[in-house]
Amino acid sequence: KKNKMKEKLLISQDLSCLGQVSLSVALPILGACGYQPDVLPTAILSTHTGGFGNNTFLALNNEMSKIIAHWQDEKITFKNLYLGYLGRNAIDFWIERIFDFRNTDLILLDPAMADSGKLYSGLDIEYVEKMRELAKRATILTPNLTEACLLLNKEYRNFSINEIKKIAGELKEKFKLDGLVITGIFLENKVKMVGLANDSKIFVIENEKITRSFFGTGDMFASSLLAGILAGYSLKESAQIAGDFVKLVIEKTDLSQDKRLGPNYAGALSWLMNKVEGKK
Ligand code: PXL
Repeated sequence: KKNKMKEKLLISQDLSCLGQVSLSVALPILGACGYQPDVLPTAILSTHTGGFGNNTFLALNNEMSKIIAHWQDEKITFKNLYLGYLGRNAIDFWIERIFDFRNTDLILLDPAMADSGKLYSGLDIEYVEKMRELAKRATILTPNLTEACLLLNKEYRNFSINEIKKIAGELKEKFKLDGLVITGIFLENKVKMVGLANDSKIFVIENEKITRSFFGTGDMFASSLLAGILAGYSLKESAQIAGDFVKLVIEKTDLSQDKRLGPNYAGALSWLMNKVEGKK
């Protein structure tokens, strides 16, 4: 098995200054798992865009270009790239610059833009069209069901599990992916994921539904999924690990936690680190 631990990982997503979402989550989780991630922040926000009122938003695309230029001068390259929430200007940056990363082994794109049938505040259909462009460059995609529908220009509604399996196949085909996992499927009082890897075998993973819900769980899922993949687990095994991790995180989070601040990943981190360590 190839030792991915030695290969550089770049995480690019926003820094929401309050709460456990995006970079505040991806960096500690992947850092604790030993991957020594580097970061290219896309924007700085006072809070995430859901439920706190008028958040500030500083787009960093000009700075991103300068940062990359410096790295290129120093011949610094990355084997693994993880893109999460980007925001309006950074998505243009990434559509243009993703070609600089064509020698990258793995591009995990979490197309964070919507949930529960609705686009996040400040994003529009033009953003969705751009996300479709970017998705063509991804090797692994982790949309929730709403994002999967947006990427395929389908109306979000109650789907059967067979319909969602078909959606997974359509995504893999349309965006020429190596693999994908669709999250955020609530069916028969369970939370499910539907995934598809390069062997073209569709898998469904079921967990008992947890009644509490939080912002940031998508970021914790994608980060822990990547931790599993880089350790050498299959996509299905990694999705299982990531699903269990998020469930444990919520179980370990204080009952008084404000859902907007995200759950506290710390309680489940040693469990995840052990999983990664066990594979090395
Ligand atoms: O957790 C997803 C996320 C990340 N970043 C920003 C967000 C959200 C979800 O609302 O608004 C800025």
